[in-house]
Amino acid sequence: EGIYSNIQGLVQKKEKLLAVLIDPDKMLLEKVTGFVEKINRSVATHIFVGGSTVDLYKTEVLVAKIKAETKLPVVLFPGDVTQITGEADALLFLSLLSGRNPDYLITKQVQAVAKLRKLSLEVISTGYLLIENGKETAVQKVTQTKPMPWADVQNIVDTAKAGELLGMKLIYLEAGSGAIHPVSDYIIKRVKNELEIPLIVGGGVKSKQQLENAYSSGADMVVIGTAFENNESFFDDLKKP
Ligand code: 1GP
Repeated sequence: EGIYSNIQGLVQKKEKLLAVLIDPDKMLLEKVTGFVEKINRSVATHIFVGGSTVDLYKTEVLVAKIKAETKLPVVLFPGDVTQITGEADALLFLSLLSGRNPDYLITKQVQAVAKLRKLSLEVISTGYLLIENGKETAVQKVTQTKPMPWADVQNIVDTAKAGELLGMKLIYLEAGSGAIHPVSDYIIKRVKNELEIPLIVGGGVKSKQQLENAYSSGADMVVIGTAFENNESFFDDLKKP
C-alpha cells in the first residue's frame, strides 16, 4: 500500500497523525538509534527527513540508518533537490504556493525530475504555505519569499484551495521551524473547512496542548521537529497508550 493512500485512509477514519521531523544537519548518526527508539515508543505515525541546507550524502546515510531502526514510513521533506534519495519511502513534492519566487514554485521541481526518473520513490504533490509567525524563519531566508500575514486569512484559505484545485494531494501550513507562534487555530479551522484533501500543520509546536489544539482545529497531521531536538523527554508526554 502506498504512503499517500495510507494517509488518506487514516484521515477518513478521523485518525490524527504525527510526523517527527529529523534534520540531517542537526542529527548525529550515533544518536539515531536512541532517538528513533523514542519515536517508536511514541504515538508518532511518520518520520520526515529534511532541512534547509543539508547535502545528499548526509541525508542518504541518515535515512538508511533510520529505516533500519523503524517500521514507520520515512518521508522526505526536502529543502532542496540535492536531498532527494531513494532510501526513503516517499517524497513530499513541495511547491511554495505562499510565495512568488518561481524557483520554489516550479524551477526546482523541474530540476528534480531527472533524479526522480531513476528512483522508485512515491511522489506526493504538496501545496506548501508559509504563514507569518512572529520572526523570520529559515524557509523565508532560503526561499526569499514573504510569509502570508495571519490577518489575511481569506487569502490563505484561497491559496490552499487553489493548490487542491490544481490537483495537489496535501496542503501543508508551515509557520517555520522554531516558530514562536504555531499556525493559529483559527487559520487551521478556516483552511480545513474548505479542503477535501488532508491538511498538515507544522512549525513551533512545542507542547501536547498545542498539538491537541492543532488536531481539534482540523489538522490531520502535525509535524514536530525542534521540540524533540531540544527536549527528548517531550516524547514521554506522547507515549503510545
Ligand atoms: C518545520 O514544520 C516543521 O518545517 C517543524 O517545525 O521544528 O518548529 O517543530 P518545528
